[in-house]
Amino acid sequence: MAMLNFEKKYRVRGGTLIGGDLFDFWVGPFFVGFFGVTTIFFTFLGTALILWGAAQSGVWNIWQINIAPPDLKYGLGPAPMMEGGLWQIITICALGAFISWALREVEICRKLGMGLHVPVAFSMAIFAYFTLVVIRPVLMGAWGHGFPYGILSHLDWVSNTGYQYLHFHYNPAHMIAVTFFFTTTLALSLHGALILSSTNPQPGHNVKTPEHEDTFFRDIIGYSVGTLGIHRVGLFLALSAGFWSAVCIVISGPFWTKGWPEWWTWWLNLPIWS
Ligand code: UQ2
Repeated sequence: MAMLNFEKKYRVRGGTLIGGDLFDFWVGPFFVGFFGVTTIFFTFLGTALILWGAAQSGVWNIWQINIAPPDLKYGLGPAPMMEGGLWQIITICALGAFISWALREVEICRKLGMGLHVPVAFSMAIFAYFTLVVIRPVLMGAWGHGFPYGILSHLDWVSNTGYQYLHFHYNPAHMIAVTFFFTTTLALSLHGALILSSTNPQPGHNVKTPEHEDTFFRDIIGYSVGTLGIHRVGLFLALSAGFWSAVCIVISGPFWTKGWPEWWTWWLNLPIWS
């Protein structure tokens, strides 16, 4: 908390999107703002509804709590509370909380005169969730295509949905997404290791500069992407992983209903083989 004295200098007025000065204050270390209030509102309501749903179903084993989406017969209409209506309201609360959080990030960026990279990055995660519980269910005509809210139940949903397309690893967008996830871990491990190695020199030596970091990679692979560059690469890789995850699930059902292995027959059917 010692940083708080120093932070006071950066606790500037303004930059709010809504509410002007009304919510432009801090509670302890936290900026509030209009979207801080809406974040708290949606988070508490959504969490309370999950607990209420758990109480109604009599399940208190944390792993087995499950708030299921409506049956497919309710289509895109509202469902009775205990038959998926709860899931529908909790979904609204979740999106309300996530979007409020992103907009609170935007307000803080504007206060500080920073770029909007952090809220833009978080928006990719929101977009992936929105794709799962809104875009794909709407394209398929029923909220019942959303995933259930529960630790084990959502794993079962992922497994069942995958097997519905026989072998999800043959989904080309899934292949791209997985590749981006792995490349993200490669880039972050390279970067994390490089930074820690140059800031933890041999005993008796000085902390090294970016010159050393560049030189390490020039010596070993003939190229350094640079200290700013690695963060651009990292952001691109991480956002791409989220983006292609959303693509790989939204094309499964709305645009391809057969098994994914079969999709590759386009290759076998190329005229060059005959
Ligand atoms: C780098 C550099 C950093 C880094 C890293 C590299 C000084 C501190 C990790 C090396 C990264 C390269 C060559 C690109 C990797 C690309 C992919 C797709 C994994 O050069 O500059 O700054 O942290």
